[in-house]
Amino acid sequence: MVVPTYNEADNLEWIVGRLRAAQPGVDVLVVDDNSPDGTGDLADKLAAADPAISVVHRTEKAGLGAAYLHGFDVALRAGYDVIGEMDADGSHQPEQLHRLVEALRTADLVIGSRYVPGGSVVNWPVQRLLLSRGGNLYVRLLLGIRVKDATAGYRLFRRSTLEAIDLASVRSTGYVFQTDLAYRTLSRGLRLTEVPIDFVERERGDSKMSGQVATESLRKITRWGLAERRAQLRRRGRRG
Ligand SMILES: Nc1nc2c(ncn2[C@@H]2O[C@H](COP(=O)(O)OP(=O)(O)O)[C@@H](O)[C@H]2O)c(=O)[nH]1
Ligand SMILES: [Mg+2]
Repeated sequence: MVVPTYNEADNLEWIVGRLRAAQPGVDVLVVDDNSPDGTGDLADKLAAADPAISVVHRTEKAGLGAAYLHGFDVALRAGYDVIGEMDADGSHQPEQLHRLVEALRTADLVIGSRYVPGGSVVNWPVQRLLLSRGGNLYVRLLLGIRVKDATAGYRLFRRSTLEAIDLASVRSTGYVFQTDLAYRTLSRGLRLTEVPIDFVERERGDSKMSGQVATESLRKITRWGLAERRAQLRRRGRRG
């Protein structure tokens, strides 16, 4: 599991401990963007005490997508067959990871989803819920993909999926990275499955969601959506 961190010193040991307890066979790769609160040092201490934990230190905060690309690269080089994503703030419960693991048997990408039956969001203010639901609706309408929670960050990829979707050409640096990868997976004809999870809002530390992150998402999804429509029109034109 790749766990990106920026200022998660109050959460990291707790969440990694829960993950190691719930899934002892799963290795952990923390990708820290030189957090000013010392998360990187803390990760090093955890790694020194447990061979299943490793750390990538990056020089500056460069966005969630950039951190994941770096982490995936390290995990792919290390030879892992399954590579996952999980937040460090406790929103993704390690005790529910088995649901994703089971679903991966018949999928190429599994998303732990808040918005399929049985899924939920705990402790989000109504504005944040609207932003997330609205964002997902916009994604479905513009990209025409039938994913209920395309922006979710609790995931398992088969190695073959990450190899098929051309990570080298991904330009999404922020949270839109999640939608980008879901869209790429479906565009390659690969199998995407959503399983319900209970997403619990963080109790410690601050969200890194920002206006810049939201703007990148809106711009990129609009651009991809328009390209989708143009391609559709061309196909219809050829058919006469
Ligand atoms: N390395 C790295 N991690 C990030 C960055 N932005 C967010 N994260 C991490 O990504 C996860 C999700 O971020 P969070 O702030 O909880 O977003 P929210 O749940 O959407 O409010 C957390 O583990 C963050 O520490 C970043 O720029 N770099
Ligand atoms: Mg969070």
